[in-house]
Amino acid sequence: MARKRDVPGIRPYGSPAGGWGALKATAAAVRTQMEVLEAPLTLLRMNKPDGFDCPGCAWPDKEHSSTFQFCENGAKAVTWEATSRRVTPEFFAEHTVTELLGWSDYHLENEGRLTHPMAYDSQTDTYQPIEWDDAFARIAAALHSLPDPSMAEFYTSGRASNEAAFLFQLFAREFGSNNFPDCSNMCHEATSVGLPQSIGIGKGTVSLEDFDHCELILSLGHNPGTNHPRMMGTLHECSRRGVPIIVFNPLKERALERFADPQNPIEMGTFGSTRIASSYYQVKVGADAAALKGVMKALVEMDEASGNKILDHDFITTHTHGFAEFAADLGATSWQAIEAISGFSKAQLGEVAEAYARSNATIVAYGMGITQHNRGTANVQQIANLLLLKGNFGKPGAGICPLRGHSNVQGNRTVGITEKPNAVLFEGIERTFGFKPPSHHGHDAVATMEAIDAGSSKVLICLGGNFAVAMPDPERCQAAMRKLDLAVHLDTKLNRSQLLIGKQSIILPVLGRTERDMQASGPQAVTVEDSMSMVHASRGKLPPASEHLRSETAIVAGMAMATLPNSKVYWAEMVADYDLIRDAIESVLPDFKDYNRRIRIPGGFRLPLPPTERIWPTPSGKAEFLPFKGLEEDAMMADASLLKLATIRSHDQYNTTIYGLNDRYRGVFGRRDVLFVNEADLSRLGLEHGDLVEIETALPSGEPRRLSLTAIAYDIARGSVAAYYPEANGLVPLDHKDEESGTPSYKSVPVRIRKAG
Ligand SMILES: Nc1nc2c(c(=O)[nH]1)N[C@H]1C(S)=C(S)[C@@H](COP(=O)(O)OP(=O)(O)OC[C@H]3O[C@@H](n4cnc5c(=O)[nH]c(N)nc54)[C@H](O)[C@@H]3O)O[C@H]1N2
Ligand SMILES: Nc1nc2c(c(=O)[nH]1)N[C@H]1C(S)=C(S)[C@@H](COP(=O)(O)OP(=O)(O)OC[C@H]3O[C@@H](n4cnc5c(=O)[nH]c(N)nc54)[C@H](O)[C@@H]3O)O[C@H]1N2
Ligand SMILES: [Mo]
Repeated sequence: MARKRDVPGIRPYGSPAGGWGALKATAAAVRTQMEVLEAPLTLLRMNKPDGFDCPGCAWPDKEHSSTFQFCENGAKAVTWEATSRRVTPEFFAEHTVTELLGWSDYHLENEGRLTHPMAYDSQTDTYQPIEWDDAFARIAAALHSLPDPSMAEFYTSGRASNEAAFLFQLFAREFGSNNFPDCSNMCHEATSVGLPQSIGIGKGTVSLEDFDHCELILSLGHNPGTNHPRMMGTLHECSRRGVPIIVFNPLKERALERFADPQNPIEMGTFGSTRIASSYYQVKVGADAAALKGVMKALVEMDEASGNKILDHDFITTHTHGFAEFAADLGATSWQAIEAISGFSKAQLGEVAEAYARSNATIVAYGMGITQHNRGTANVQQIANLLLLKGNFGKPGAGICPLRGHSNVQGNRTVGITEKPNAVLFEGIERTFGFKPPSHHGHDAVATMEAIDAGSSKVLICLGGNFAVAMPDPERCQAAMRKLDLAVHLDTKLNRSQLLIGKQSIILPVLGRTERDMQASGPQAVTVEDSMSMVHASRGKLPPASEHLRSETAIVAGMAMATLPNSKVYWAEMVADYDLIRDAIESVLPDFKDYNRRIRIPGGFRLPLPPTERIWPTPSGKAEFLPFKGLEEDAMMADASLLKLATIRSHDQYNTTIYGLNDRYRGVFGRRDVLFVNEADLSRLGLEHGDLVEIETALPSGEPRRLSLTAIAYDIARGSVAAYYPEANGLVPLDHKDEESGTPSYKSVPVRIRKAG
């Protein structure tokens, strides 16, 4: 059998997720990054009413005041930021940029926190210290030299606070650009574009309390044990309450099978665990829409057979539009085709439909397994359709739960990071600040990179992130970065994007979430919005990593004041007292009514979500059933010889930040150069567990792309393969995306594999 061979670093992990393994890993993270004395204090302040918001994920906390919630990957995110290591001017003097480019992403970031503003010097090929004011003056000069303000791009990675993000978009708009590429464009854009068409708003509708009342959870295409670890506490509780949890995921993910809560003394004491998934459907990569259509077809058939007792017909009649066409499309789709494309039998999909029919309150949670596809937007809309069929909006225990990525990516969007400003934002800015922002649509992430590559955008300012590494097609994106007149990086850590130098490049080191933010009026709190639209304050307590750091808010204002001498915005006052920024946000966006008062209430406040009151801000005023035409996300997959590749995160990584080389739950240790393949696919292709294979893309256009990895047998759906991001990003072309939302199809790459060499 293929498995017999010993492959270095590959050994199955027998334990549940969480449990003692997680405690050990947390201790190790603290030991390697932080001075031990400080660590427990820092961790204890995380997600407390007067503490800082965990930079790890966007999952909410009960009242934001629960006792300390243990979380391994939250601890990694915090210790990674609060590390005692430093990247100083001396470090930069010792290492040329050319040399640093040869380092791995892991080694670059592991050097520690940036301490000084630095500017690239081409004579020495090194970054050299620069005074803050000189940096701002250079940025202003480069922006002024552009013939058109639309040649400047303003990237946001979703860790920035509401205050920083609001000032950033204000600066860009007063300057005259609407180009707001952001990490959300690579992430939940399919949600932001798809859900407004369905239910009138591009956000989730559930609250944490809904999980106390739900009767069924569907978990589609996300890996919470790694990426939303605090959600595991909730799933654990639900499972113990007897709530069925149905999972659709091509890979067996340990945390979705069983989990031991490190806060549960009995489970810990007895080495016990709790099952999470009540049934686990290993859907093929890219086949969710077909499977969901099958479930909905079964449901409609059951409803007809029962004399209309299954669906919520009152809800459908009163609150929705388009049901007849939607049901007709399901009727016209044959079971034969659904079975062939989804890979599940009618009976299997019927079981899901039956569980759903029995439940009076259902939550569907989903992540990148749904959005990062050629038809990601339409995928998201199938989830909304499923929920609409039984009126699962606007009642306790029910709703849609997109698991957002970065801890404040949703908040960034809410306060104006969008290349397509709506009337509220546009008019609010004019009313509040007395200037007319540009109204034309700007660039999203892919359009930005295309414009930089084409030479039509010349300045890129990044409020966090690692843009060039997070994007698809590193070869093209990294070459494009070298065409810039100026790149500015507001970051906490060293990363590859900073090393892709065009004419000028500047690194501006920022305060992190964990650190005290002292301004003229005293210590400041910032605010963030979690996945469930709760807005609350976050206050860092640690001393800054260096006395030269500035807050993101102060840096954005610094750039703005240097660039816009006749600005209508009172930048200096707002930086001195962030309450004034929040007053301005409230004035622009009425949803933030009483902002400063309400964030002082422990737990903060919830932004309005009309669908939770069965109000649908769509053009028809009703929720829309939106059929998915056909069953496949692309025509390519009719070719049975092809495999479909998904790029995924390991347990020891935060996006492009690689904390370590293990992926414990998947049984991978000390390496990341692997391709997860089903054992039957290995045998079919004459391959063995541990073979070095060449992966070649089979896309409809463009030259094939290739990458070599070690194939390992894994419990993954047949016909599907998976590899780690960002190593596999070279297999994804820049224009391979969901046309509706522009989201790159990071999880939809048709490939062939063969033995290398
Ligand atoms: N520790 C940690 N936390 C994080 C992050 C991190 O990198 N590390 N990243 C943050 C960010 S920005 C985001 S967006 C989230 C990401 O969180 P997730 O959405 O969980 O991210 P991924 O690891 O990309 O993929 C999720 C799952 O999708 C499955 N999948 C792949 N293709 C398909 C498919 O076609 N259908 C289905 N049903 N499933 C599929 C994979 O097997 C995997 O289990 O996490 C956030 N939190
Ligand atoms: N193939 C493939 N590619 C993907 C994905 C995938 O699943 N597959 N996922 C996509 C997704 S969902 C996302 S969201 C993007 C992520 O894209 P980004 O958000 O651009 O990437 P990150 O890796 O999160 O950014 C890490 C850098 O942010 C900086 N940083 C960390 N904390 C802070 C802070 O508090 N403030 C500031 N200013 N800087 C900080 C550090 O310097 C660090 O080097 O990647 C996308 N790319
Ligand atoms: Mo994300």
